[in-house]
Amino acid sequence: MSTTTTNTETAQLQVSAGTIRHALSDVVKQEDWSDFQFAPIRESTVSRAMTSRYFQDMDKFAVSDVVIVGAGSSGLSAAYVIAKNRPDLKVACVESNVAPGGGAWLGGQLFSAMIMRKPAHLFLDELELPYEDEGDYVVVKHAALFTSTVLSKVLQFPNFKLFNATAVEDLVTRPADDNTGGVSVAGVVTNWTLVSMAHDLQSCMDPNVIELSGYQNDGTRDPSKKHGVILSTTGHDGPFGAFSAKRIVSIDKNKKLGGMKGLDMNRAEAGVVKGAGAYSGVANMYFAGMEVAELEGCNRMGPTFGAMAVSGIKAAEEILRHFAE
Ligand code: AHZ
Repeated sequence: MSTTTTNTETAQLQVSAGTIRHALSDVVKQEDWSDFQFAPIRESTVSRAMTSRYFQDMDKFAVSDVVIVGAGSSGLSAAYVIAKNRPDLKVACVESNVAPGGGAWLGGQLFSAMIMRKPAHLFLDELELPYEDEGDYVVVKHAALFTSTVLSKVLQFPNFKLFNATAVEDLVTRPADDNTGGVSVAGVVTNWTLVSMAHDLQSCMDPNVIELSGYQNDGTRDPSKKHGVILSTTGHDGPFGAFSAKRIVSIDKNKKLGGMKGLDMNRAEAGVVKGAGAYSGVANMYFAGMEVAELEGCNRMGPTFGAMAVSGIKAAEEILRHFAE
């Protein structure tokens, strides 16, 4: 049997002929599990521990500075940059799926490796994520390693909250500040995804709202505060995808949906990054990721994820600039 030595006292499995050390070694004496007990708990305590925190979060994020719609690779990359750089901003991320991550749990089709074209690898360096360097591109050994790493980082930021299993059903809109007849987004309309999917089956299941920051109690603009923003990263068209892009064309009468074009990796990745950021037709609205392809009519890139990270970073940079001005 091979012997593994480690500096850390606990949490590392240490296999040798005599001793096996792991996190519970000091609790389970002499490998005897027969009397193993968990600390006591009441069922109601578990309910309260979950629901009180969830409702505290709903209360805290009922007014948010940044609402990110969709927790795929582009949305999570943007969330990381915003939440890290501005701990004072409240960043809410609304994800319709139970599992955050969007399409980034696999590289492409059902294959695990994730390809990122340079210079997107610099984001991986920041995340301290290992990859194989193939010259013009790098390979993360499993897309799930990228997704779980970004997730584990953003979820630890105190100013970031993920509301998963929750769909954005509509946008809250108000007249734009400049009094030129334009429109600004002022929040998102949310519902449990299962409810959103069952509107045809039940008579009344009204939604809830997350409002953007920058308003007074009477609903008028608070000029002393920056207006909050929505960053939509809902991916290409699908059951929920391209949500805001489709909604925005009925809000901005001058806009026609571009519609995602066929696959062309070189054009697609550059196109998505170019189109990412503030949407000029509706104030305080930003896009990143494949939703840009639907909005602006870019090609799709298939299984190369550099533009997801980089478009998220670009949108995040614009949002940070908005709050810094
Ligand atoms: O569940 C969706 C997914 O996790 C979520 N979402 C969509 N509509 C929503 C709504 N409310 C809340 N109305 C919603 N959440 O948005 C997430 C989008 O993630 P994604 O991975 O689909 O998009 P992305 O742009 O971050 O990454 C796209 C990855 C692709 S697709 C593609 C191709 O088809 O060529 N190539 C790449 C790299």
